[in-house]
Amino acid sequence: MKKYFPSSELIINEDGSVFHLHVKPEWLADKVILVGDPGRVALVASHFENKECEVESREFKTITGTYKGKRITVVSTGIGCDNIDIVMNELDALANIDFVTREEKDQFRQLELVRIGTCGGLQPNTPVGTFVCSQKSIGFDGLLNFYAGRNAVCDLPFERAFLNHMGWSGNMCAPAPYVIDANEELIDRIAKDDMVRGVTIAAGGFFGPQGRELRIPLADPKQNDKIEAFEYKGYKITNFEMESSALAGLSRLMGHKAMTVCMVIANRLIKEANTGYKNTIDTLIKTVLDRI
Ligand code: R1P
Ligand code: URA
Repeated sequence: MKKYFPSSELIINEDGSVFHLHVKPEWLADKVILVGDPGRVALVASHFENKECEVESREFKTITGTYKGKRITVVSTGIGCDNIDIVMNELDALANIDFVTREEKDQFRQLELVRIGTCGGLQPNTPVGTFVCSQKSIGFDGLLNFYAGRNAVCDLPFERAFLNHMGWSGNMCAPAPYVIDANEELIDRIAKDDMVRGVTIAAGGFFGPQGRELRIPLADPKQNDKIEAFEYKGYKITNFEMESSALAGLSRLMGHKAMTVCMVIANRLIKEANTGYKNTIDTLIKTVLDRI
């Protein structure tokens, strides 16, 4: 029996597009670039030779076009893993559910997803301007814990080592952080030898969860010192951003290939930031477009 998805579970708009993204199934390419900022979608698409569709709803802006003969869809996710839950489920539905019969398709269609983002660097080898590719992501967001199969795809010994190191219990780690690998083949192809490979914390916020203290004190004032000092089997935590864990986790559960690469715009260790990064991220965009 094929799985059937009623309209309450998979919401399809009157024009046949998926609920939040407003994208129709025929508009989705196999290669997908995800960015946080809707303004970055036009920057990616400015390299396309042609555009076949452009649609926008809330923070989700989508353009499909061609780059050097490759059909690519670029989508903005806005900020946070909660949005990645929406984007990944709707992209997977567009690829693998028949929008007429509302049944799962017979043939699985695998997507290749690369997130191009910005991040905060945490180590001496991640100064402003570095491209960091997330080999592993530590999800502070808890999203993956709501899906069956989470333990089968996560690095459980790494999770235990990290929690022990932080000394967190109770509310600080509920639901507990999850540790998830990006797709290795994609990392080798996109990061090659010129990007830093690291472990990324996908935080559930920009301030407190990343150890930024403005007027309200932090629950654990030593959080970032401990994160920077953490080491497990040669891995050190390199950077903070806010989406890579849910992207890597949901892609693994769904059978897609995914990875995240971010440009460092703030180094937390030496307390420097660059707000004029919008032009330099174009170098990263072009590199990913060439390698995807
Ligand atoms: C925070 O400023 C945002 O920037 C980073 C974080 O993950 C978060 O989304 O990525 P983007 O530049 O892709 O949005
Ligand atoms: N994005 C983040 O999530 N954190 C930073 O420090 C910079 C960009």
